[in-house]
Amino acid sequence: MRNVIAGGIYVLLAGAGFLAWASGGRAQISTTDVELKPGLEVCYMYEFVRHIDQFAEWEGHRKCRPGEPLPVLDSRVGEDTVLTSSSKDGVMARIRGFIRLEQPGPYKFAFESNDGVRLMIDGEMIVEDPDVHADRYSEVGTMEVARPGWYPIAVDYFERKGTSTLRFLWRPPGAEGNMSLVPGEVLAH
Ligand SMILES: [Ca+2]
Repeated sequence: MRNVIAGGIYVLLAGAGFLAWASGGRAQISTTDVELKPGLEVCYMYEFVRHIDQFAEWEGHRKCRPGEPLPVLDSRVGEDTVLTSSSKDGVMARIRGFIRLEQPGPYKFAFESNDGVRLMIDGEMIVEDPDVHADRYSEVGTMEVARPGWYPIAVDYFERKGTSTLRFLWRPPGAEGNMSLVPGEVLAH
């Protein structure tokens, strides 16, 4: 059903309707002739917040300015510019797109972050480390996938001051060993 074409990702799925409800209550993208582009979409708001919950406060009051899409989330830049924003501090990033979960079973997710981060997949909070902190690993969150496919993903992340880090890690079903970086080929928007 999926055709991967050099230079871009085309997802050609049979059937109509934007969201089809999968067994287990999970929604997956199931769209006719939709082209997904590599990486995740991102926009930025520039405020010095202390907690991920403050995204909800600012979203009605600040324009979220689009940045270059993020091929992967693998950033540890010290005191340099945050992701593809225009600032080193006081950055809130709204990261959106789809993630391909191609096997049934438990997917483990975690972040190494500085400062706060929250992961939603298919509208459910999977893991968060929501406040100001130095580089550290979050707890591990689990998503049980009943039906493989592309799922909507939302990552909210902020950097308050000093150094910043955002690395998105996973362990797919059946994988052994340490968690690894979520690869770019399963991220799209
Ligand atoms: Ca920081």
